[in-house]
Amino acid sequence: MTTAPTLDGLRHRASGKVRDIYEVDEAHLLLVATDRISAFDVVLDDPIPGRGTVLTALTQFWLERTADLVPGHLVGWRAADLPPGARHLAGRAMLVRRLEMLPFECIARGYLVGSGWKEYRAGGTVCGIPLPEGLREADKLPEPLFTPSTKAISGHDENVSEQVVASHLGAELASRLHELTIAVYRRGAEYTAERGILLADTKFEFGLANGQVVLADEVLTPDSSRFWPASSWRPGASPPSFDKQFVRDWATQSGWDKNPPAPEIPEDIVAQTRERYVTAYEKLTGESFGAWLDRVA
Ligand code: PZK
Repeated sequence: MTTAPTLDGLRHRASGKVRDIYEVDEAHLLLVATDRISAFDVVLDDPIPGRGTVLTALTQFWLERTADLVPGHLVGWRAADLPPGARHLAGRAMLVRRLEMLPFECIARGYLVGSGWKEYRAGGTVCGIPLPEGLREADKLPEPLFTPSTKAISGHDENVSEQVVASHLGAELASRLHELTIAVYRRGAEYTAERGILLADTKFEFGLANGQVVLADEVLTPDSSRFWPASSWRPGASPPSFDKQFVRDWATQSGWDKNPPAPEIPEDIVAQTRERYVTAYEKLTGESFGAWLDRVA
């Protein structure tokens, strides 16, 4: 059993698989991305140095570029913006506005993969939305779909129709989440396409602040999205997420049965995976990772 992480002067509130949340004050939280990585749903013991910073840098990058569509929760991310007890985490910590989180994951899908492909194969629909016949795995969808899911308490999330969202939140809020999810997805997909990267799908989380919808959590990172090199996309097969590929390939060929504990990740796999994250950041943003680190300090 692991103990709750502690930060000077901050109360630990919750932890996800690879992130932690702390309370700052009545209006703010601190989100910390660790360098931990999961493969096949198991968190590995060996961190990937820089991974948490790349994910944080990407979220900051995208929130800046979607602020005209929807306000974001990010309040500060430079060392000087953070509570004193968290300044040593600058780069992988975000000071965010505390929101009333909405209990649905807002997923946009531009391509037919994952649970969407499974549902389509079984009955021709994705989240209850009927699609044309004859689509193949990883085909581009005629239009990006809003495919919300419930946040399951344990295990995997369950896809639901927009009507289910509307029955919980009201038709007006459900429709606003739909519109924002597709608008932010389109913004991301257009941008990455110019850089030779397809945004297959992505998950957003929204919250409310004084009745206003705010984009929260991480935004358009490899943990919340499927990015594909445009050059490797072909319908009929689903390319794996680029970032965890080394780790997954290594885990598969090592003979590990995918039950915890995972074996130690070899040094060269750690190094190559770190390189992937840094390269992904630079390719997506067109900026050097070093420049971001300088801005954070
Ligand atoms: C919030 N999570 C997910 C769980 C994590 C993250 N701005 C916000 N206001 C209130 N609550 C949240 C947010 C955000 N973002 C996000 N849970 C609550 C989560 C565990 C660890 F790092």
